[in-house]
Amino acid sequence: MRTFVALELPEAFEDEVADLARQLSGMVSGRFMKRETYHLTLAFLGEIGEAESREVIAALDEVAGSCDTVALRPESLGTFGKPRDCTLWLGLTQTDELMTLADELRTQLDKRGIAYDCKAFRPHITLARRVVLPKAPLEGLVFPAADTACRLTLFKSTLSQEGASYKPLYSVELG
Ligand code: 2AM
Repeated sequence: MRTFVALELPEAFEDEVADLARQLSGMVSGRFMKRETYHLTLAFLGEIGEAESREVIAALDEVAGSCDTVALRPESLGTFGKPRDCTLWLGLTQTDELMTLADELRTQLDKRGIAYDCKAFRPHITLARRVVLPKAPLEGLVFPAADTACRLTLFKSTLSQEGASYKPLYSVELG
C-alpha cells in the first residue's frame, strides 16, 4: 500500500484553510482539493507492506512519547511545477518545533529501516493541483490564524482518476 505520515489539522484551522481555498478558486483555475484531504505531510513512505507498517506504528509511538504538540503558522502561498500547470500550497513557518518533529520522525524511521522520500522537509498543505496561475499577483487574501497540531497519523493513499483519497490507518496524540 502507498503511505505517508502526516499531521492532522484541527477542525477550526481546516475551516480557515478551506476558506482560503475558496478565495483562491475565484482567482485561479485548477483542481481544488477536498477539505477532508487537507494534511501536513512529514514523511512520504510510498509502498510498504504489513511488516513495515508495524515498524512505522512503533516509530509513531516513539515520536509521540518524546514530542509535544506543534504550532501551525501559515506563512505564504507557494507552488511546485510550472506557472501554467502547478501544485498550489499554503506554506507554514519552519519553526524549530515543527522541524524537530519531522527530524525525530525521520530518525525513528531510519532506526527501523523504513525508507521515505528524502527531499528536504518543506511544510505545506496542498490546496490545488493542475493550477494555472494568473500573471498578476494574488492579493487581498485572508490567511488562516495560527493553531496547534496534536495528532500524527499514518495514512494510506489510494490514487484514482478523481484524485487521491486518504485513509487514516493509525494515529497517535502528541504531547
Ligand atoms: P504534495 O501534496 O505536495 O504532492 C500524499 O501524496 C502526500 O505525500 C502529499 O502531501 C504529498 O505532497 C506528499 N508527498 C511527499 N513526497 C511525495 C512523493 N515523492 N510522491 C507523492 N507524494 C509525496
